[in-house]
Amino acid sequence: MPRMTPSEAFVETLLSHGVTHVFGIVGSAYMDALDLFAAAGIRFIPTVHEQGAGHMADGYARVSGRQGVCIAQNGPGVTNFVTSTAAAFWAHSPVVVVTPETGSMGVGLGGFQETDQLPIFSKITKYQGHVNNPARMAELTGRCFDMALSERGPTQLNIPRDYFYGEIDCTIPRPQSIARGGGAEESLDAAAELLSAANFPVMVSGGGVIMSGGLDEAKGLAEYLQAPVVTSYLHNDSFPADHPLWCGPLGYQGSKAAMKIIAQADVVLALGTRLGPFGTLPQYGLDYWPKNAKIIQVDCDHRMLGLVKQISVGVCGDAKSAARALHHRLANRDIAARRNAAERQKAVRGEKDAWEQELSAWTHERDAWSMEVAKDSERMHPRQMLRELEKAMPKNAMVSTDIGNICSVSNSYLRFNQPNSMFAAMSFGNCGYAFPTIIGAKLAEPKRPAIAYVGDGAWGMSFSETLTCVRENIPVTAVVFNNGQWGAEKKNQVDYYANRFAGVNLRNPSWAALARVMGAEGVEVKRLGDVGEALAKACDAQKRGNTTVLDVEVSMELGDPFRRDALRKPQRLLDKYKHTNVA
Ligand SMILES: Cc1ncc(C[n+]2csc(CCOP(=O)(O)OP(=O)(O)O)c2C)c(N)n1
Ligand SMILES: [Mg+2]
Repeated sequence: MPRMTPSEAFVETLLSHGVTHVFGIVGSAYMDALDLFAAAGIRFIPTVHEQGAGHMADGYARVSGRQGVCIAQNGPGVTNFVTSTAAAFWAHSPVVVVTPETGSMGVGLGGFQETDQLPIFSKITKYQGHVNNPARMAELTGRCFDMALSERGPTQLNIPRDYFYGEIDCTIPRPQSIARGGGAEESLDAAAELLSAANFPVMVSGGGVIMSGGLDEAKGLAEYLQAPVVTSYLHNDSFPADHPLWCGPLGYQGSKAAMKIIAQADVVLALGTRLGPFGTLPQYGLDYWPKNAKIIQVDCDHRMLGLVKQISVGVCGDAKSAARALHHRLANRDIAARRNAAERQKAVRGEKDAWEQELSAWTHERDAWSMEVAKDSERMHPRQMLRELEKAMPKNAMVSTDIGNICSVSNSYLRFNQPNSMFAAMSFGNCGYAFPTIIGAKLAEPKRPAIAYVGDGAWGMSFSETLTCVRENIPVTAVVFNNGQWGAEKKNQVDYYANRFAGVNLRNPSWAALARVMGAEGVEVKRLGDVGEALAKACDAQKRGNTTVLDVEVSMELGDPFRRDALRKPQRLLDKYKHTNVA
């Protein structure tokens, strides 16, 4: 075993796991390791805020399928990782969060920048490695990398800051990647049985299809069964939109065609999806989940099987291997759905055409409040603007989306033909996710156009990372939907609180001018006819290394709310508040 310092063991273990980029903000706690990064060929990306670094590691991980890494100063630097780690947890992103902590001889004394760092992350990581002895630096670093990939989520590597120093004898671990099979024989047999007898099978293609690299297998199986395919909430890139069997996304602001098709299913194959509760709520007044259908759910995490929806068969396996195994089992059988494929194809075409027409005619929101605020506005209707962006979208673009009303409405207008193209803020739903995430994605895939959709409220939280783009030469495009409000929350005050607006109106600077001050390009987009060209030019500028912020002026109108399921009109009990009741 060679003799080395723990810092060397740490950096050598990063290298053996293929790390080329680390995101973070400099801190004395890990300076001894940071000092080796350049010599090791690891690029350190200094960010404006640690949350940005965490999201960048997430975007990097999501597009590359490899671990993203972030690191920060003990105490405040590390607590700034909480939101990004929770977001990565719910996006199933393999992010290794490196958290140097108070020196081992000072723990509990209330020295400088001390906080107990393991409990804070215990519920938002898949694994926590605590280096309890410097001699275990390489071992635990390696384990955090392996666990992040195998458990599909963030892991924490907690290192007392004095443990970077000294001398140890150590072997550098190699990555341990263990293939997961498609599931147990019995469950695959039972699933094949249901699928062969199905008259109207529908596939839900989820994030697991992308993460397992199983798109071809999913496509092969869907084609063999001639099963329509709907994509799970915010995984619009989990099936190619140009495929005849594609019906679009389920969930909030998703595709009515997808909802109407799955409503007719007698067997649903949920492939690589946990069928999260938010992603399967009724939408547009359609309670589409087929309650009498037999549900086959494939997920690599057994804890997700049957958790949210009642299932008939649970397959604990990798989506790609499971699709292949099912296809194999069905190959020589009499498949009911192959005999009636024509009817189903017709149904799919009909629903898709109808939805496309409806969407094209849905040029603005039609509720009374939206009509009122848009009436005398010179500003663009958000839906028309989103359609223009859709038309101008470069073929191989990567798009991240934030949390907000317009970002959510964009769900219907984001279609992809290749996987690893959409990086929405997933179930954690934090404003400020999209912009740093696309910066990380761009580093992993520098040739692909990288675009973030962000509302103006969320932009206020995240625009500072424009400096990272400029300082580090990472060219991306931010499309800021400037409607002068925290729209998604204002919508609740419109629908439930009698238009009593509290904390939702925004006075913004010129985002374009601000971008220019920071050294990026900034463009004000005021006319519908300019949207497509502005996006095309901004994507082109990425080739020359330039980041562009498009400050897109849209009207205040608002689409359906996020949480119709969770809000109620106020009914107060105290006399002094009774005037706020809403009938
Ligand atoms: C970090 C965080 N804070 C608050 C919220 C609550 N929230 C959800 S959507 C939203 C409004 C988003 O406004 P904006 O980004 O301007 O987009 P718009 O809805 O106007 O399109 C807020 C405040 C959140 N999801 N995340
Ligand atoms: Mg807004």
